[in-house]
Amino acid sequence: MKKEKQPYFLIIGLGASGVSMAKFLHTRGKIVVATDIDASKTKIAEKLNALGIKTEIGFHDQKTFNNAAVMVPSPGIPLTNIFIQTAVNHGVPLTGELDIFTRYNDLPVIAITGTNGKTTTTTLIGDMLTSCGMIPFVGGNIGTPLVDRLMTKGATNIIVAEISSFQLDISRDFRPDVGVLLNISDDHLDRYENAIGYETSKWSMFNNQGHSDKAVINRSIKGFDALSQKLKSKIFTFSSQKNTWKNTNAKINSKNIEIITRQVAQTIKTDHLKGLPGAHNKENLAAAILACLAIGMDINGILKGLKTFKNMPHRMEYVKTLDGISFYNDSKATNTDAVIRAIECLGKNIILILGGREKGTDFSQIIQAVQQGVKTIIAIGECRTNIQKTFKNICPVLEVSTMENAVRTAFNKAFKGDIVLLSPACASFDMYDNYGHRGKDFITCVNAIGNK
Ligand code: UMA
Repeated sequence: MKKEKQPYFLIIGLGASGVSMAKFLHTRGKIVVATDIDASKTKIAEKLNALGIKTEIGFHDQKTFNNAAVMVPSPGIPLTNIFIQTAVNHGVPLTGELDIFTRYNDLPVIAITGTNGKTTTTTLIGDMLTSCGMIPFVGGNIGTPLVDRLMTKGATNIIVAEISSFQLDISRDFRPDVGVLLNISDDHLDRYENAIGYETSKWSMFNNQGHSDKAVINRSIKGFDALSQKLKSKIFTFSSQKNTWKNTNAKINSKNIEIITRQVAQTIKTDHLKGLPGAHNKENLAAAILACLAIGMDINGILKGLKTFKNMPHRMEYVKTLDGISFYNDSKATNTDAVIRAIECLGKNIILILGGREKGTDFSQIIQAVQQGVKTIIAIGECRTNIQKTFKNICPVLEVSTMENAVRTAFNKAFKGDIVLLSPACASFDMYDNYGHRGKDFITCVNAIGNK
């Protein structure tokens, strides 16, 4: 490619995030060049070309990186990528979706991060705000890039943004009016040097908050006392661990959530909430309520939103019961903590379909939960041999190569009253486009098997 005469934004990656960013910057009159290493992105590239955006598809050219005014990598691309690093050493700055969004956004933002429960909590907050009469835009890591809202203004009056650590890593200016930190457990350890690097990324969501901003944080997160002291924002806490209940704004037990803030003192019954199974979902609910209170909503409106909420697909999603054997799709469980939660929630007699692409995953973290509730493991995906090694002395482990075989094998092994659970603890990219694709395949395979 010839050296660009004018400075250009280089969009790296043309997935959901990159395509939206390319279009958005183009609508703002910026010169945009986009590149994706995947040769199958030509159709998407042609659409961008029609708008006047130049593309380089199927390869990355270091010259294009080095000559950019700014690089905008997609969140899934590690910043250690050799093309990016070389250009950074050449003096080319990096920016990301959060900072570009912050520059143009004029609406209040509730941002949700954490290892697990982000999508459920983000959706809950969206529903609760709607029932309070607000018109939220719900986006971010949940699937709809935040810059989409800047291209379709409409009547929206508040932003609810699911935020990943990858998005935070490249952000300098993001400052949510309300930031929610749900929990932190090991994840993405293929991308971070260690667990501390990942934790630091999550807590960085509060770095730019001032005294007028609010932070809603799970009090049982390791290091809460020391780390929360560094925040300038007003902190609201929730916890389901009794030893951290002192001065906590939402105390969660098996039957209810007790909310105590300056404005509200109310006990909310939760044992009837079928759409939010498990203790972790009560934490998501408590966080959502506190976030809506923090932004000034009324508790009665907030609770109305809860009535319309349905459990999200691919998260402990009940599929069907065949011959007394229940099937659950928990494809979104892409780390060990999520699998532990799923096993705790379903109890015993579980046949667990585990595996996919590892992310520095330490499977031994789930041994205890497996000992308590799992009869057999069906190991799939790239890391099935590693799973076999980890669990061979704990329970029977059967290696299979396809989802169809996994479901059939699980069904053949199961007896009346057993549960077949897809909760992989891994990314899906070895076999699928994403976790949704994997979950849908699981459901198709379940629906394809007849009765025994
Ligand atoms: N690519 C290159 N060069 C490379 C590597 C990749 O060009 O060296 C290209 C790939 O060919 C592909 C594109 O980059 O076309 C993929 O970019 P991406 O992985 O960032 O995917 P997007 O489709 O843009 O999706 C991203 C988020 N993905 C990740 O963070 C991994 C989506 O979160 C998010 O919904 C979307 O932006 C919209 O904001 C998904 C996710 O898995 C759900 N998130 C992680 C999680 O929740 O754990 C963080």
